[in-house]
Order: sequence, then structure tokens, then C-alpha cells
Amino acid sequence: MRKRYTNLLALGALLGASVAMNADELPLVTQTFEYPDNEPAPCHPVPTQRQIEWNKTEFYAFFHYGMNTYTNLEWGMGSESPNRFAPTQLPNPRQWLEAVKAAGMKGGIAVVKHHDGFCLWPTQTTTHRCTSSSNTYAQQTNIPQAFAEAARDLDMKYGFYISPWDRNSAYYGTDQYVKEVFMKQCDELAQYGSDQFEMWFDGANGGDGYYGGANESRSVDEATYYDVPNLRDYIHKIAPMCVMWGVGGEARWIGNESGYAGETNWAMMERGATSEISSRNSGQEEGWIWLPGESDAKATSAGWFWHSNQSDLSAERLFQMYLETVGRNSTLILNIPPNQAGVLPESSVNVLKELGQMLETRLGNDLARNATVEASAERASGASRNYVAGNLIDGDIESYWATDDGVNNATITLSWDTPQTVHYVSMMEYIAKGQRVRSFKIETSEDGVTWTPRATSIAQTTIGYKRIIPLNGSTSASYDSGYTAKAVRITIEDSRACPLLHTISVY
Ligand code: FUL
Repeated sequence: MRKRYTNLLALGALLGASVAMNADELPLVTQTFEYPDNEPAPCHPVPTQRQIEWNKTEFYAFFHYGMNTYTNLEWGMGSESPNRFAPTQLPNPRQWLEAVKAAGMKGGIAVVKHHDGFCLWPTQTTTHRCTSSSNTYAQQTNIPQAFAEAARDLDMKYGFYISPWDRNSAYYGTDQYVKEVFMKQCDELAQYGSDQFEMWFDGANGGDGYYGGANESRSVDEATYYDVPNLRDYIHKIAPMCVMWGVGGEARWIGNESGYAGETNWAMMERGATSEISSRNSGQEEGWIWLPGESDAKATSAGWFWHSNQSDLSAERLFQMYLETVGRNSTLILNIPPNQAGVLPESSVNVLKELGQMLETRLGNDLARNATVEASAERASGASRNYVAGNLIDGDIESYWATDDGVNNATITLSWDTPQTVHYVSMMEYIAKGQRVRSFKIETSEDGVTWTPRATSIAQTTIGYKRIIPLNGSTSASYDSGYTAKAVRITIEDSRACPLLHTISVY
């Protein structure tokens, strides 16, 4: 905002009273106000734009495919001959992505190098790669390329898993491995697309391995060995929106591989603290780093890789995982392993379709869009922004409801002219300005006068990017007949600063 000083007395005193000046000749001074729209100040820590975009991917797939698919192992030693990688047809990443899209997933991460060091692209860094196999299909395999192409075509997000630990490389444990093998492999992968959303590294401390024939145990200090800060900067120059997972330091493991996050789940962590490990499932309210949780879980029974004796988890079980991860401020990366033909088995494809239909039926029709919404408090509007309750149901994630500074509790009431059948309430904070809500409660009413608290057995604490509350209090019970309600009332009971929610949905 440009403003002309007109206080001539003050200016005269400043310049010396003898200087006579016409107001039109006075210099223009630029004054900027930090919050011209009366926007709430950030409640630190806050996510980077990259982390915000990453969070929006919510539910995506993991595809463990590689040497282990043909050796019936979960962790290959690194001594396997490349010839053992023998697809019975050309692997088809497009089929993988189509199947998970039908399940409501927005993207996927393909494992392109597991701990055995075998690479699924024609890397220049080692001969331990698919193109060294005598199998014709293996020689034509380039998973990163085919996967990225299919994802773009299907309008899905994509990324790659590359194991830092390499049980094949003779150099593992030395500087040469980091500079000449691992970093270069990450670089090669980044070149498959600047639009990648996540690069996945696992806990990578080394251990027993082949190591070029040494057959010994090698361990490294994961915190320093991989030169992560440099790697992260370098990859971000090529793929600016690529979140570096795990050791990469931009998103955290949720602490289990069973598909659940804590009911209380902060996106913040105090990295480096010993409590970090024990707090993975719930984050730390006082944490000073934005490190949101990701849950990795398997949709099949036998392991991360395909095994002939595997069975598929039911769509109902996967739906429960969804509620306990995406519904608890975590993303869900769900593993479905391709088989020896390089495709997802038909049984998995069918379960994925069923899951997609279930999500659509249960969480696809937002009743809030047709509700009347009111809040007990609304923040004063700014020059070009308001914070009215209507923002919660307008379908715009950039408009949000807020209260005035210092007002850390409020009620939001959604009502309908005719009774509705309600099962779930979903809430989303405007996390660009930090995760705030500490405690809330949800009630329903059949007449708008008498209120019944719902889901009281569930910790109604944090919200974050997204929180979904099953009103019957159970994430595992089969879909019941729901509650009849003419109104739903959400009370924000406590918040680290004035609460900011951009969306409330009722299903
Ligand atoms: C772990 C690995 O050791 C498993 O094999 C699998 O890849 C899982 C997703 O991450 O750290």
C-alpha cells in the first residue's frame, strides 16, 4: 500500500522547521501490512508448499516388484544372477496404476531397487540390472520410464522407491558408493520426471550382504553416511515438488506396517530427539519440524513382494485401514505386489475395484454441501478475504473459516430441512498456517434441540490435514444404518491458536 505522509508538522520537525514544502512534492513512502486481509498469523511450524501438495495425494499405491518376485524372498542377498529376473511377459505398470485408480488412489510409488541392489532400469551405475538378464522381456524392462509415462497418462502422481542399502555393491559402506552409485542412481531416477511427488528411502543401516563377493556384514551411520542434505537439495533442483521420504527428512514413517496412525496425530516432530521414534504414531505437539506421517501397509498376506501362497486382504479391511490412516491425518501407501508376469493378479484387481466402490458409497456423497452452516464465531473480514462458516462447505480448499485471535473455541452447526442419515464427519484444517486443533466433539440432533454426543470412544483431539470420524465410534464395525439427524454440531474445544478449517463434510 502506498501512502502519502500529510503530517506536515511532524515532517517539518524532522526536516527542520524552516523548510517549506508543498504536500504534492512530498516523497511517496511504501508501507506494507503483513496481513491486509486480516489473515491469521501462522502457528509454527508450517509445511512447505511441497509438503502441502504431497499431503493432497492422500491415498496411493506401493508396488514391490523386482528380483524377489522371482526368488520368493523378501530381502535378496545381492548375489542373485540377473538371469533370475525373468518376467513371463513385458511388465505392465499401466495395468498397476489403472487398478489402483479404480480403488480411489491418486498415485503410486514403484520399487525400482530393493536391498538386493537389482535395478529395474538401464542404470549406468552397475551391471546388476534388468538389462543384464538373458530374458528378452527383462532386457526391454524400464520400470521408471513406463511407470512415469502411465501415471502422466492417467493423471496420477508417481514416484520411486530406491533402497539406499545395497547388498550387491562392492562399494557399499565407502564414500565411493554414496557418490558413484547411490547419488547417481537417485539422479538417474529424477531424470525420469521433474513432476515426481515422492522419493522413498527406507531405514537403511546396512547388515549382511554379498557386497561384490565379500559376503560380510557392513553397517553405516544412516544419519550421516548418505549425505542427505546435499542429495535433497540436488533432487529438488530437478524435481521441485518431490518429497524426500524417511531418511530424506520431509515425511515420517508412522511407526508400523499395519496401516494405522494414532487417533491423536500431529504433523510436527522434534527431529533428533530420542522421543522421535516412540512418537512416530502420534507426532509431537511441541515438535519444531513439520514432518507429516505416512502409513505403509500391505494389501496381501505374504509380504511386500508377490508370493505364490499370498491371499488378498478384504476390501472391508482395507477400508478400515483407510479410516485409520487417511482419516487420522496420515497418508496411506498401500502395497499391491505385481506377479511374475509383471501385472497385478486378477484377485487383487477385484478387491481394489470393490474398495473403490466402497469408498464411493460411504464417503462419496457429501451431505454438507446441501446443509445450512452456522458458526458461533467468525473472524472479522479483511480487505479481500472473509472467514465465514460458509467457506467450510463451498468446495474451495483455499477459502477457510476462522475465529478472531484469542478465540480458541467455537461451535459449527450444519442443519438440513429434512432428516438425513449420517455415518461419518470429515474435517480438514488449513494446514498452510499450521496444525492447531487440540480437542473437539461431535453431536447429532434429530430435532435441532436435543443433542447426542457421538463417537465418544474415539479420541477427539487432533484434526490436521484430514480427520474422519465414524459416528458409531468404530473403524472396524460393518457399515451400519447410521443416525438420523436434522443437524450435526462440531465443537472445537481447544486449539493452539484460533482454529482454521477449510472443509467439513458429512456422509
Ligand atoms: C522396509 C523394507 O525393509 C521392506 O522390505 C519394505 O520395502 C518396506 C516398505 O520397507 O524398510
